[in-house]
Amino acid sequence: MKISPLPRGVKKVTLTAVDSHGNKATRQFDLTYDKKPEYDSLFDLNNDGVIDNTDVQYVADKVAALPLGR
Ligand SMILES: [Ca+2]
Repeated sequence: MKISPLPRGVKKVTLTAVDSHGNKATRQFDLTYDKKPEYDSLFDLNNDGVIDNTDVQYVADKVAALPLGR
């Protein structure tokens, strides 16, 4: 996700996961965009030294596993 065209500041991020049956789970969180992102091991969920789609997919899978309506 490229956010560099956006003005800096707090952004609301919405993540929606959809399973093969069409069930959806959505979560929102705030993201502060204030400078070029730096590597943060907190978000490197598979500890490979890169924050990429694999880490995002891990979070999406966790969100999709949550009961709907929470
Ligand atoms: Ca990673």
